[in-house]
Amino acid sequence: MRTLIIVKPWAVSRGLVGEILGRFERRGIRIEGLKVVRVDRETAERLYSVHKGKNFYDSLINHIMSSPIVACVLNIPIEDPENAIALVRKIIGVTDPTKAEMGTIRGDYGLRIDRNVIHASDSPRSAEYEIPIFFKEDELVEY
Ligand code: FUP
Repeated sequence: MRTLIIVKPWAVSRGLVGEILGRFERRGIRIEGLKVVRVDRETAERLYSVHKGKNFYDSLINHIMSSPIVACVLNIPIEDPENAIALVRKIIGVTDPTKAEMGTIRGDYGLRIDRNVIHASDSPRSAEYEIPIFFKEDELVEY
């Protein structure tokens, strides 16, 4: 089961890419696609289309465009897609870093909800929608 994660600007600029991706690798989750991206407005709006109209939408769009991100496709070797997504969400922690448990990525490296350090698809359907925003099929390697 493939899903998308994004190491967001505040984490990339602090040099936390290896640390964050390492947590998934050490858990036995494979990286099948990886790239550094300077996100343009069109891409940001596609990624965050579900949040259009919310009061934090503009700051979300501006933040993801503010400096490079790292987009990553993970393959989680678990049969049930819902379980696979739930595991990734558990590793990253809840949205608000002040509420995220220590030991989760957001709990250990985050500080402000509007400068979230990581994004991860929140359902199998959103993974299917989000992966092609950043990767063509031939840029992903199954192994
Ligand atoms: P998550 O799926 O955990 O990333 O959470 P959401 O989809 O609810 O939030 C998407 C992004 O919006 C996160 F990066 C955090 C940001 N956000 C805010 O800035 N303020 C809010 O009140 C809620 C979310």
